[in-house]
Amino acid sequence: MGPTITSTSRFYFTTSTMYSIPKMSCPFLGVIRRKEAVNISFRLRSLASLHSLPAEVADFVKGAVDECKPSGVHIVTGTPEETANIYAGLEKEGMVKKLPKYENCWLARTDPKDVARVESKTVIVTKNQGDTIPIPTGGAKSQLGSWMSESDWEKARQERFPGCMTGRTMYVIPFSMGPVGSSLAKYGVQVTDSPYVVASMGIMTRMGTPALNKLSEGVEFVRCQHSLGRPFPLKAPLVNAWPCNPDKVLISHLPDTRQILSYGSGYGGNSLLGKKCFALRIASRIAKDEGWLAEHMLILGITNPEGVKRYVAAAFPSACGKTNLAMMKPALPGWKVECVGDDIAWMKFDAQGKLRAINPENGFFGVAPGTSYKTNPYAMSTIAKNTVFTNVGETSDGGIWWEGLDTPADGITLTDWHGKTWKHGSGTACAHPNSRFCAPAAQCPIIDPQWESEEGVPIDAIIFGGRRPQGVPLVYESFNWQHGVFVGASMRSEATAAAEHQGKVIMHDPFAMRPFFGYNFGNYLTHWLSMETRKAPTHLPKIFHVNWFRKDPSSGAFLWPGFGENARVLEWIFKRCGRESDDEAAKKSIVGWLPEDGAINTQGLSGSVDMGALLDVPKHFWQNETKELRAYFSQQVGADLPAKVEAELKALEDRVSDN
Ligand code: OXD
Ligand code: MN
Repeated sequence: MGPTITSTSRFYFTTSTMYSIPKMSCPFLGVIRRKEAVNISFRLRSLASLHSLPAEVADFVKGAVDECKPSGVHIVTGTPEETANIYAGLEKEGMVKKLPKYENCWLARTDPKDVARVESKTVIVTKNQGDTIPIPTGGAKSQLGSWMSESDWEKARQERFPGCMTGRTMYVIPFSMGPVGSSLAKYGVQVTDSPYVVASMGIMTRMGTPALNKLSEGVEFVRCQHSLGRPFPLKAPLVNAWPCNPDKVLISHLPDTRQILSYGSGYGGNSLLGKKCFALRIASRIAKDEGWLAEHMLILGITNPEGVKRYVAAAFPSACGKTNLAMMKPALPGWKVECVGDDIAWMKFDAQGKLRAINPENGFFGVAPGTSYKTNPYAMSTIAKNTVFTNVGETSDGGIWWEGLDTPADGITLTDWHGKTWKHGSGTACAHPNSRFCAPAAQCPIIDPQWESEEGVPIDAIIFGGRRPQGVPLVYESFNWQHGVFVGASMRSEATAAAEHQGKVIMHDPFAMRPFFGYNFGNYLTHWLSMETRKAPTHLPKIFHVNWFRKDPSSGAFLWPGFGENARVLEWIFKRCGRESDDEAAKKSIVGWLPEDGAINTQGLSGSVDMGALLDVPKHFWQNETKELRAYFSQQVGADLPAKVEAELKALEDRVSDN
């Protein structure tokens, strides 16, 4: 006798019909045979619906159907009725529950083995290893991505995908990254057996008919194939009704053929393939081929009290407060920040030489813990409706809770992300540190009026940053573009919970792209450097580095209040963008241009802030930092390090040297 299947009844949809197959709670052969018969006839019927797809899309989907053997195919149109059906199906499966305290908000709890991006199982497949990563020296392991050979990948695919969707529906999601029709937008088709992914892609991308219409015009598209890896009959019961296959996770990218194949995880960047997989890894490779930039950057607009507006793009490693900065409520009177995007920027020089950026996403997939009315009031308004929460805590009155929110009112009890009763002081986290909200960007009260502009917004400054408890000043500006590329390459930051890393180690995270490079980092640096030598005109943005996270070495307390007060740093950056001479409001230091004394406005700051300590550049620290960078570049980038970056490293070594 086969294993007992304990799923609730399963629903199968097409664009026009909805089927219900009777509850399959026992393994009797007759039931299985009947189900198979229904599946086969359903499969035939839904294959017929593929004829409505553009030929190349139909070919891709047919290939995926042949390989994955779903019981049906549903072509996603993105209509409100369809979305409602998807949520209803998810609710019935026990994968989400409605949060009655809010309008159209949902809570999902994952299998605790599927809670974050799995960098160790994320690979780029190219003919030669050197196309994907610089070959590390001395037998070291590359920290700049994982290469898989084509033959190993074929084998890995064969071990995973054949029959992986048996008994499940394959959803076909046509989507656009960027506003449909924008000259910077790109298109994708994701097939998936996860209705949770459909619901999330409906928020995070422009999904459905408008994208399909574009595909019908014959535009290129990225082929994205995703499976949870839990075909029926199940070999073991699901945990939290969340199908996944943690032992077999593999997130693979084929940049040459613009393909993504992801298996075994239903969560976040592993499964919402438009985000990290497409908009960063594959797009960075497309960008290199086409002469633009796909970056792990927020985009914000900042307007001064005189009404002058500038846009900046900023790269921070995961969970360094990108969403908070992107939606900042400036503490400086008269200043206004508006949000274009919180995670990814696609940037291209226009005919006038201005760098233009779009946010390719349509929603925010933000880290929940730490988000509050104090740290990010606009995010709190954004997530008040139409939001999917995953792995957060739950209040007894049907709301959400996580660390950083006010203690719930008397009489309200809490359930943690595992679904267990939870009390303050229990020693565990109520919400998983990588728990997320997934909310439509258009709901952000300070969404920029130009956030969907077809040509993108003009970028005046690029900001790099990280969590650096010691030695790195609050802000500095690079000496020039080439030095700025070196500053981006030298980024380091304390590890976070967004991936599977543990502890507070300071990791190298160049350009905040370490987990997201789609090709050899050395070539990526060459590509960045080439922006300066383009034949077409360029007005290069200024490049800055910020560090909100410096600590007082004796007390361990943060030296800078952060959040809305970061507007004071943006004010200096704003001023520097419009400067008439290099030393306006700035003084030269070994690392770059620092704000001159008094140039950061501290008026009205509550509590005393030690600007001297915040802007200090201790030589001894930088001597060590420089040694560390030399070791990193020689071990990790080796011969692929461009001479211009090597020259910048040498110049920094000379500046910090005692001689
Ligand atoms: C994210 C990440 O989810 O960077 O944005 O991990
Ligand atoms: Mn990110």
